[in-house]
Amino acid sequence: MAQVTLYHWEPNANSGKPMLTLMEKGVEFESHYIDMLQFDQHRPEYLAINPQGTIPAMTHGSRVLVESTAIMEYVNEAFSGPELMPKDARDRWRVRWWMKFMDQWLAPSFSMIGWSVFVGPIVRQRDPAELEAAIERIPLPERRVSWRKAIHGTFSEAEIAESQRRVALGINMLEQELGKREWLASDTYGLADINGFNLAYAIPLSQPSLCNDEKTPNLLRWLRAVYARPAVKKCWALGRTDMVKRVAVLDGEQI
Ligand SMILES: N[C@@H](CCC(=O)N[C@@H](CS)C(=O)NCC(=O)O)C(=O)O
Repeated sequence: MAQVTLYHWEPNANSGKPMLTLMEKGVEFESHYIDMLQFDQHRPEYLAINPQGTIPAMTHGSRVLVESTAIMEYVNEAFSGPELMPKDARDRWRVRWWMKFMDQWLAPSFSMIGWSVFVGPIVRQRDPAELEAAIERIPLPERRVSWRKAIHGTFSEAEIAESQRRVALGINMLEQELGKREWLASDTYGLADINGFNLAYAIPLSQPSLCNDEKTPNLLRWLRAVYARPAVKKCWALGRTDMVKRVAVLDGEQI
């Protein structure tokens, strides 16, 4: 079997999606940690793999694959191991509906909040001239804008308020959907759960008034059920920052 190499940051958001998919499928891969906080994703060595300078990326033999959700589907189809897509056409539609909703609408809002409270405050401690040079090396102009906002703490109040609104709505939608069935998109665990967990694992800690055992019992049941899986435990153990250690909130019995 051709060698698989995954270029990823923490088991979180986009990086965590292919990491966990590979682990659930039992695919051996070489892990190449890209330290996002050191701007490794904009260095020439990585740009040779993904010229957009975003993570994750995966190589499978001579194939180069980017876009985390598309990589998840590729991994599910290219390798043997447990099937992570349901068989039924409507269930498959639901998986894709949720993944699109999360990737395009909900994840950017989580990300803006994460960048304003975690990424920005860590990175802005460094020398301003060094940071400006690092920003200038970013290939995508829209990412230069986001990094500047994170570093200088200039996301506007309106932007943060809109992200908070979307997160609150997303929590309610997840709670309602998980009241209908055991897993997010079908009766079997799969790609929608992997995608959703990477986004939602820390919500009980970051949004305790919106997500707790009283208000969102279905969401909490699902988060704990995903976290109980051996592949998830193994994946999160690869985390190096305090951000991913927040997953420990799911060890508690009551939130
Ligand atoms: N649509 C892409 C988005 C990838 C993405 O935005 N990754 C973030 C990390 S979660 C990143 O690379 N941020 C660093 C940067 O933009 O410099 C995917 O799903 O793979």
